[in-house]
Amino acid sequence: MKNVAPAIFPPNGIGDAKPANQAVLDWVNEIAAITQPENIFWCDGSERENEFLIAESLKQNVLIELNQEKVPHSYLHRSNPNDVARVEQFTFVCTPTKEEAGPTNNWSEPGETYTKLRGLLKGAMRGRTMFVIPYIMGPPDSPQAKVGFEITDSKYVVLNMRIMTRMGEVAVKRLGNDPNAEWNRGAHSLLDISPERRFICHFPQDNAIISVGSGYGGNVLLSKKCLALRIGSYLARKQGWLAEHMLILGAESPEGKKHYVAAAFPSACGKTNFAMLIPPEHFKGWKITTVGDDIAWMQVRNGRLYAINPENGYFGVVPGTSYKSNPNAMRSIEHDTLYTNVALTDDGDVWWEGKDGDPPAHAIDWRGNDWTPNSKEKAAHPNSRFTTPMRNNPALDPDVEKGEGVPISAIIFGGRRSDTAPLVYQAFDWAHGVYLGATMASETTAAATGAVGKVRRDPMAMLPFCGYNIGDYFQHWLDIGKRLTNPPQIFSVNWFRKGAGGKFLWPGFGENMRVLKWIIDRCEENQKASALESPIGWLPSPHDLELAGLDIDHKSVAELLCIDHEEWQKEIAAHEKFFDSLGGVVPEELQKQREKLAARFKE
Ligand code: GTP
Ligand code: SPV
Ligand code: MN
Repeated sequence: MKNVAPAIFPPNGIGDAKPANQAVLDWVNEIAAITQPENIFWCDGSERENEFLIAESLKQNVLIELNQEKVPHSYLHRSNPNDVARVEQFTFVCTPTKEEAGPTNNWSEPGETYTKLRGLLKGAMRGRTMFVIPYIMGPPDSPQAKVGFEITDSKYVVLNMRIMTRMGEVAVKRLGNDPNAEWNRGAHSLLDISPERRFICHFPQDNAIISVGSGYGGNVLLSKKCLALRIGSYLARKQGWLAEHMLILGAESPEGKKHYVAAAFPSACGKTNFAMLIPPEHFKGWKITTVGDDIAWMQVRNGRLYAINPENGYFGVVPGTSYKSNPNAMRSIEHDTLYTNVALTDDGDVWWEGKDGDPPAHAIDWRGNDWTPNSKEKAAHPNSRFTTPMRNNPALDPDVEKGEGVPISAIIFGGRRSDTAPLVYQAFDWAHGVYLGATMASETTAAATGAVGKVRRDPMAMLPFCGYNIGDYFQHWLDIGKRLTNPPQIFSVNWFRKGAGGKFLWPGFGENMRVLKWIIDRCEENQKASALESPIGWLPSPHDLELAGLDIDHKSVAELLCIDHEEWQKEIAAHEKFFDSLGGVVPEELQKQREKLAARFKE
């Protein structure tokens, strides 16, 4: 059985960081009584503990050693081939009523679901070690930070959580000894890694998560999609803030003026790349810095929106990453990185499709089979990932640890659309911006199992991550807007529009700076960039974008910015169909936005 390893017995001083909070101890005892592990390993996140767990993982083939000269302190993990992506069909929101979970979530009744999962967990850790991971999401001094504990029987999970979160003592301290303090209970077991026994279940009313049957990233690093987004969004609505699938970046002009921007793109649609953007030559003196690459927690303060990145590392898409497309990511993953499902070269290096240089003449592919450039199969899985500490990022924003967060000037919604959606446009106001987010669509990617390339509505890039009724979520966004006296401007972007030949019209990556610059200028008080009023929003004309030094023809630019009325008639009909499919939960205000959009096309 792959990845399901026997118990480990660490030397004294490792695995005994038992916290004092009685609520945590009771919960750990309760899970241990069900799963019956051989022993309990209390994690503290220390260097010594990490080294011990890496050594054990290498012994048990959970990790494969890489060439430590080429990629120091880095290791390869191969997940079970049946377990390589998020599983939306097996993901459940278990609110007391189905209505609370809403039309976009799988729902199951909490009582029955607990019973079913406890049944699956019964004796699941016999002969194995149960790890208890304390972690904190957000800068430790942030009033917005949240504490979680994850129980797992996977060393891979422990090693990843140490990179992705602030783990150990810092969380135990923040929680304190109050048994009534707010903290998230996350229980994970690999079981036998079978899709038939794979369930990712959320109990928002209990601030609890149970995940079984998977060993892959988003299904098992419970801090990330499960706590920071699904449970997070549920808590955010109750507590009056926003938990979003957004990157956060800083953009500083040569004059030293800085704006922060948050952007929601669906999975594998460019967040990490945008957050690490390096501006082209034409924008000399501009500096882009990363606050976060996947998740933003935002709150209203003094009429403005402030964002923190709850995470401590990046779990990023590997294929397509190169020194050409994303040099900051490449530098980040040169060392101290866990690789999942990439190819292994004969000299112990990692390789993937889209990496710089020629493909190796021979490699071992992500399944562990021989691979050559003539092989039909891909060497790296399309959803292969790196896990790397954010500290590795040369462009890390200096304010990433700022507890109060960074002020957001612009919010961007973006999808992967071959047609219809222009390169960029700006909403007329907050409510219109919420409508842009609510009606977003994108082609599906390898980040979740199922068909790839199918256009689907993915509101605010949160379709798989909103932990409650999507209609209430839309209303929550509208309500937040009413509390903002200085709201971010809202934009829509699409890096993925294709021309007649099926090729991307826009070069993307670093060149996205040209779009970002227009966006920032639109946010300046004196609106430094101009735009045309179109039926869908404020649209730049070709000369409103700074395109100097870019090798692109006029025709492509015109195509990128074109609003095809026929396509938009279909698009508006698709919006209506989507809203109808939600069964009456969509706020009246958004229905009105659609009517206004349709009316503007008739003017
Ligand atoms: P998750 O981690 O799944 O949430 O994904 P993400 O939104 O962070 O996506 P990421 O930046 O990792 O990009 C996913 C894929 O899109 C990679 O293969 C990139 O090479 C590709 N990509 C990113 N930005 C661009 C762009 O501007 N243009 C084009 N054509 N492709 C891009
Ligand atoms: C995503 O799918 O949006 C990710 C990767 O960021 S995972 O953590 O696996 O969900
Ligand atoms: Mn993501």
